[in-house]
Amino acid sequence: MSSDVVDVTADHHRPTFHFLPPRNWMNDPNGLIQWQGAYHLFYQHNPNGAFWGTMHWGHAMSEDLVHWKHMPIALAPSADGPDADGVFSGCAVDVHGAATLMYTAVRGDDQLPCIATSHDDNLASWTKSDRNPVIPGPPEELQTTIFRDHSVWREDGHWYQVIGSGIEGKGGTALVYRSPDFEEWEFVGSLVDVDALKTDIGRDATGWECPDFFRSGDSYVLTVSMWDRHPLRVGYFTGTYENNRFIPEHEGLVDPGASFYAPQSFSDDSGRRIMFGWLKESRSEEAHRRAGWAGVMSLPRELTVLDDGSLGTAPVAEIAELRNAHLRISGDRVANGELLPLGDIRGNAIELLVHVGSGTRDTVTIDVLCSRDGRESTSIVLDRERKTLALDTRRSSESADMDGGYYSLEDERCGDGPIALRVYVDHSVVEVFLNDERCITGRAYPAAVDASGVRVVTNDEAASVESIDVWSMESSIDDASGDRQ
Ligand code: DQQ
Repeated sequence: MSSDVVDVTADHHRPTFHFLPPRNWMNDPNGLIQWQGAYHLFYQHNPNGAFWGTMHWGHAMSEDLVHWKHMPIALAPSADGPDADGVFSGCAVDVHGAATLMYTAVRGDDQLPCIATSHDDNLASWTKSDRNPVIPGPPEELQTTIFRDHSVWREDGHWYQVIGSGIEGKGGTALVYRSPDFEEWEFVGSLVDVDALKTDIGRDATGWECPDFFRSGDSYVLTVSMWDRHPLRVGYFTGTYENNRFIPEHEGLVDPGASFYAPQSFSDDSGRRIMFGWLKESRSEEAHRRAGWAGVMSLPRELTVLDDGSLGTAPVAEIAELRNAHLRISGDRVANGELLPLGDIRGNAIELLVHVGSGTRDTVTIDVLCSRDGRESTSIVLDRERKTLALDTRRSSESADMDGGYYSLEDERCGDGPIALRVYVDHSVVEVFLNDERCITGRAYPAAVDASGVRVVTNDEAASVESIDVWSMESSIDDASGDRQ
């Protein structure tokens, strides 16, 4: 390592079992695909530093969705091309046996759809099409706010895609295009009737970035990244689709925390729909530069449309392969508010599974990343009365460099019935699943290096916490492969 390269491993906030590049900046997941059995994760990447800029596509490969090896950068801007100023987000599909990308090329003010193809088993090398850009601009008849990011599917012998967009004064939308051959594209219309959208997911956004549209069972799902509200959030709709129009019937937030953005999903060979999202940082750009890295992926999440029409989100089963040492503590020993006796397990790279029994009105608080002096902790609060699950990062760090907040989801599930809270703590990442159906994610940067304690507190009935399981989690990244970049 040359002396001017920051040692990223010196930063105690750097995750070890969530995917991230060897160094520098990462944002959106791109081009997710299972190809010849292997999983490929591409991502928005700035190889020039831990800040957003000069977007490239980084690349990693996995045999099992959880252990990743770094691959060389897959796409870089071409000085004379339509992507001279950046290779923005896009997706991957199989076009006549060749892995093919649809991505947004940026030059000056133009953001235009382009394609690239790979004939390499490992998807390491890509050829950009001579016909790029394949769409010359947004439809002239519409007053669009943005025009970028792609989700492609096959339907009735044609290729279809939606491109993220918005209509001046109205809100977000996704524009549908159709092609016989992946190169000639005609504008079909707006995927949704923007005027009929009753919810803030449309109106609250200047534009929808990273639209992701797919079928799930008998339903269709659209997820959209709502740009440029604060905090940035991801909305979803489930509903029906006919004649190139999607009719939303249910909607909600994919993750009500302030960290999860720009997700993308894909169908793997087993038919599961799997989503990754970018977990944004919550500390200053100065802190990123000092640390030498910024941005991390969520764990892979399996999506399903649940019986009530909502979008279910569960961690994929493979994550259990990262489990190492295990500790099980019964309820009466865990609810007293003392730090749990974790023994050799370091509480900053763990999975916790807390079972809360039904029939109680108890509030259960799980504090993680607790410092020994009690001054720093990150709280997950299940409030049965208010039927909420909250992630509170306001006391996570004594450092002025961190933006904390209180984020909650309201859900009938919280009110009664047995609850399983699955919490992944990975240094600065806290990802919480409620009954493996809802998720809320946040970032925490305790100043104390030893802030890795775990504590469970109940307001009166200790017995409401039935058990707690703790696993230490092994690292998921082959560090040696980082030298390929
Ligand atoms: N990030 C990409 C864009 C996308 C945005 C640029 C969302 O393509 O709209 O890095 O985070």
